[in-house]
Amino acid sequence: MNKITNYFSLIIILILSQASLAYSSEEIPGEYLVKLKENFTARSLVSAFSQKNNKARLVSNESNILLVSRPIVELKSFAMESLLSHQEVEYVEPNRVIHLLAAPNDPELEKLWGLINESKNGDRGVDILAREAWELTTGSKDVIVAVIDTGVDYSHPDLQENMWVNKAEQQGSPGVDDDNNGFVDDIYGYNFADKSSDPMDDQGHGTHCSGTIGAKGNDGVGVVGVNWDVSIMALKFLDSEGAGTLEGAIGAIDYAIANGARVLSNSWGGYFESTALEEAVKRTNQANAIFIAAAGNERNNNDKRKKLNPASIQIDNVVSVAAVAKSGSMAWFSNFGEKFVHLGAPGVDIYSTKPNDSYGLSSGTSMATPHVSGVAALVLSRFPNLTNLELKEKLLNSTTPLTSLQGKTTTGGFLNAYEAVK
Ligand SMILES: [Ca+2]
Ligand SMILES: [Ca+2]
Ligand SMILES: [Ca+2]
Repeated sequence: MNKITNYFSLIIILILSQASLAYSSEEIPGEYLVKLKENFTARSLVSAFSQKNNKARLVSNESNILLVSRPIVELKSFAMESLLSHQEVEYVEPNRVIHLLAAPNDPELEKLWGLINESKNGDRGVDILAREAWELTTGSKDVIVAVIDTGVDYSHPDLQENMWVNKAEQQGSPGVDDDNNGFVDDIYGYNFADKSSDPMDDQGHGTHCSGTIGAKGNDGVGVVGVNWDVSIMALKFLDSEGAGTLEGAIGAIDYAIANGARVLSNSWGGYFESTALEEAVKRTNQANAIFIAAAGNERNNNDKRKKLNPASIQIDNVVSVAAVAKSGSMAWFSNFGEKFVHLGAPGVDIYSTKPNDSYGLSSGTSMATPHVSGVAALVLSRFPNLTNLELKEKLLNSTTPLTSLQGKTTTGGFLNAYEAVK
């Protein structure tokens, strides 16, 4: 009997914890759990409840519950009242699908405060509510995120499964542009820094950003990204010193949209004006992609003195990201701007993948940006038909208000994955 009691209290805890987070597990149409009163046995009533279009089966002897299937066209309220009208019945409830609580088994999860910021005693600090978001979606390989950066270590054990792969080239002939997209042997993306097919990261920055977007989740290895599953397109235009050209940047941007990326993650920039860059960003808007960009790390007010591009480019699909520390304060180095910077995201002491099968901490609006890119991809995994501007609206309207970001960003808020994907 004790076992039975425990079993039921477990179910109640699951349902309550889901309800408190406003989740609803789905009811299964036409299926009802029918609990029999103590002086009746469910087993002996199977045939009595299997009349006409109804089918009944025993859930378990211990539960004294029948699972009764009725025509799915029937109104739920009618079916439940009709079942309750039997004198043997104690209560009736709809059968439902229950999902396991999504907690990945990646061993270094506790270092990822930006995703889950929880102390041992359960106190909750500022984080993007990744765990709650993962109840609804953990991402999809169908969503392509272009990481426009120093490249990506596509052989990293925590990244290789989540790399975008150009299958025509992977299975094609070396030296031949198998998919006829203008780039020879571009399997994982392209290297615009030295115009080669190999976007391997020789610096580390792009690999770190990629891990935040989509280190493989629940694989028992290392860390987890905002997305457990996603397709990361490696577009290298910054060299081993972290420097690149406008030409390379524009090449990478155009490659991204020509090859299906919906999210472009841009943890780079400079204080310059460029019509060519603006026009490239405009093309990403026309291509229904979202352009996420780092606000910069010079404590600059991007509204006033200098405009950091591409983050400050005034095109509708651009999202400019400030960095926030674990305490909830804006990072001391972060650029800001009530008109030109949209929201804050985790950007101090961010733990993620590094080249050569390693991991490490980095700080910067560069690290905040892939959190937003990651959430954009997570939203698209659930709502693939959103336009880029609807997606931007979801990202901005779902933020958590944060005092430190008031007057410093257009939203005054911090990235909220759960509210964004809900
Ligand atoms: Ca090609
Ligand atoms: Ca080829
Ligand atoms: Ca992992």
